[in-house]
Amino acid sequence: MKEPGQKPTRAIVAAVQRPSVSDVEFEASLTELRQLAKTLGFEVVGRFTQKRAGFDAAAYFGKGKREELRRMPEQDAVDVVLIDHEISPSQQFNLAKEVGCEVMDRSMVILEIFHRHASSRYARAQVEIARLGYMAPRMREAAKEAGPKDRGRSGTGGRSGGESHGELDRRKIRDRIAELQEELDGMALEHKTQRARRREREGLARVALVGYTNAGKSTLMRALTGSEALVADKLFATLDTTVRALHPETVPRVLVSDTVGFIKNLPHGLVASFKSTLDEALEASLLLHVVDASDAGFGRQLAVTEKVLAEIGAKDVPRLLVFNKIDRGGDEAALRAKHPGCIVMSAKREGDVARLREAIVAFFQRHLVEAELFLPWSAQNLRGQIFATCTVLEERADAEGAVLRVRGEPEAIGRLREQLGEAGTIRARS
Ligand SMILES: Nc1nc2c(ncn2[C@@H]2O[C@H](COP(=O)(O)OP(=O)(O)O)[C@@H](O)[C@H]2O)c(=O)[nH]1
Ligand SMILES: [Mg+2]
Repeated sequence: MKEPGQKPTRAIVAAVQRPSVSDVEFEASLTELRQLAKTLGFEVVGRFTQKRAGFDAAAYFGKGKREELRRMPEQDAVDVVLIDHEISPSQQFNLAKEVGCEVMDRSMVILEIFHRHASSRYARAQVEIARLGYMAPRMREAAKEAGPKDRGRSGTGGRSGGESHGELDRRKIRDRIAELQEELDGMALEHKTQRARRREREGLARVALVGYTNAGKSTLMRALTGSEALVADKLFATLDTTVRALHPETVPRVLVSDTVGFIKNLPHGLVASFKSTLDEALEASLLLHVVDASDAGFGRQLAVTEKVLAEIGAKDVPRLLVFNKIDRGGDEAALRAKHPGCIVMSAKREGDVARLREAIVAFFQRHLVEAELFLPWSAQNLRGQIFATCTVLEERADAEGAVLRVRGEPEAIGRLREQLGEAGTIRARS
């Protein structure tokens, strides 16, 4: 993987279309792979497809087609070929050798994304198990290729008792997986309490975007939180790229986080690690479930998302259903009738994004109360705190001080009242 600042990795997406797969399905899956590649920061510079009765046992594409593929890396300066299926270690190995550039299959691409998004210790362990499980048979393949010299390590010629290099590595992987699994079991409980504690510490105003890849989550994230540069100026520069504050800033401050997103063609072995990347969703006090209203299959996607959210224990987290991409199609009236309270919008329209922002702010301000605070001239040191924790709606000044009409969380106003208490009584006496 390349470091930031380097030229982006140039990739092509490639797939065999079997007769049982319709054109629509085939294209949807390739589009998703493109999207996943973009998530990894790759630049997709082409596509390569073949209609075939089945995958070639030796190297996925048919022989003639492989010849054709061989010319692409040189012509288009391709660094990596992304295969839209899970292929066997030997297929991957042979294809890479023949084509002369790196080959990544769908699982590998997805694992890499999960790896980057796993933020908690729990999620990282989960993803590492999946990665090791993926790598083990590939190492076996590499060891086989290395051939008999590999056995040299077993020492005195006799095979009994000795282990080849490959076997040793495999045993190490097995041990590591067992170790991680034990760690995970131990963490499951601790994990839950940690999360509750973190919520208390960091406040409740967190929104997480969930939904399928390509629904528009990252686009909405950018639209809601402002440009990267703007954010970097602020203290949020320390937050990781998937967590940003709502911009312009609000009271209370609302943090928005992006998730990996659901994947239509998720290889079975990756389900557990996928779920662990939804951690962000569990920490949120509001979920924005983003749905691509222009996608013919959105109904099923919506149901799957809800089911998985229930499975990971996020059933009771309040959510706002956001039907996006309405500019590309979809029946707005029908959506509203079927899903009361939903938002129907296009991330490409500023007005729509503003409405979504208002809905989020309204959610977090629903507990806010209005109050009048008297701030004597002698207690101006508290002014900063008032402005930081409340929205000041109105300010009137008189001879003794300022009267501020504010809106804020009841606890914040209570704290201010306590601190102002002494000063406030001065006025009451006079
Ligand atoms: N026409 C249209 N395109 C959109 C809209 N929202 C996002 N897109 C496009 O859809 C693609 C996927 O968006 P992205 O935010 O990366 O989706 P994510 O996978 O959910 O993060 C991008 O090409 C966006 O420009 C929308 O409301 N209308
Ligand atoms: Mg995204």
